[in-house]
Amino acid sequence: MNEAYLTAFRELMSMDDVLILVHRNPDGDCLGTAFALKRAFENLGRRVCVAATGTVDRNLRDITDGAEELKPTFLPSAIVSVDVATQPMLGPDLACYADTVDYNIDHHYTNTEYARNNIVFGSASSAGEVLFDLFRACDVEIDDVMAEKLYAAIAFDTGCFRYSNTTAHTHEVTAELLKYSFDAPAVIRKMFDIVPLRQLKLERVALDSLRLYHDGRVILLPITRKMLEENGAEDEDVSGMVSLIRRIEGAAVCATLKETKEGDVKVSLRSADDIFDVSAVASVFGGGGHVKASGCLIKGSMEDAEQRLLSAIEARLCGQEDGV
Ligand SMILES: [Mn+2]
Repeated sequence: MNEAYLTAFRELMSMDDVLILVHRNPDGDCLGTAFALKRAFENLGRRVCVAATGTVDRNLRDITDGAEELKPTFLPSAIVSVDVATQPMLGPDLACYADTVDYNIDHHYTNTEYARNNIVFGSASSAGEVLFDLFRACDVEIDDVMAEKLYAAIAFDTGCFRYSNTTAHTHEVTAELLKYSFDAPAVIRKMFDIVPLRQLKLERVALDSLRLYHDGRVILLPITRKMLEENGAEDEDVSGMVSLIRRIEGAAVCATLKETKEGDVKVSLRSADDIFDVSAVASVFGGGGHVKASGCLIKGSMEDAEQRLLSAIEARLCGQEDGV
């Protein structure tokens, strides 16, 4: 491993009063990595805390030891970000720290290296995998709790070791982690499988209004406030639904359209065939994201939003067929 990285990490591990920052709307990787690092500092008798913009999803709260909100609790003398590729990813609550990050530990190729020390491994599956390698290389002792959190981080970003970012090294690291004592199947089940009954009820009702266009290549799923209310569901219960419809055979592009409390429509788009670029569609409405996963907000009624979204998708689909 790069000697400059190890020097920087050893320096970090010598610090006290450390603030760990994660990206906005925190996921399993940034939280698992942050809380494993937090525990390492605690084991050394240091003061440390984790901060995030946005709340922690209910399926990730085992990682945060039950915490739903993560706020800074003291004036730090060292700031480290984990899994944060760019400064805007810190979100509004942590924007005040964006220009003063001392250490940046990440695995995104797109990392802009905004910190004083940047430890970035673009080929690693997850920030958790990077932190494990740093712990081992710098002789930081790993305990059962840290192993569980690192395992959660890696399992999250690899989609339970299913995505193409899962390498032989990812499995080697995971094999090392499984030598510690923790309930690995329970970690996976809590992060990926368990949902409240109301979410399944909402999915059942919503699927009745599934719309298929172009021989099922385009799939839209409108979810109204009425559906949410009648099933006692909450906004966060909608988040997994786009992955559900993405599984339908023959789909090229799919989207959920959720009516917001303000009466607009929040759209989540997924490429189902890995060819269709959904970020181009999202950008028509001022949104953005990745080629395979994007989102946008369309002002106005559900009916209107559905028509406009379909037109934007069709324009792109026709271009694709013409070989443009
Ligand atoms: Mn990550």
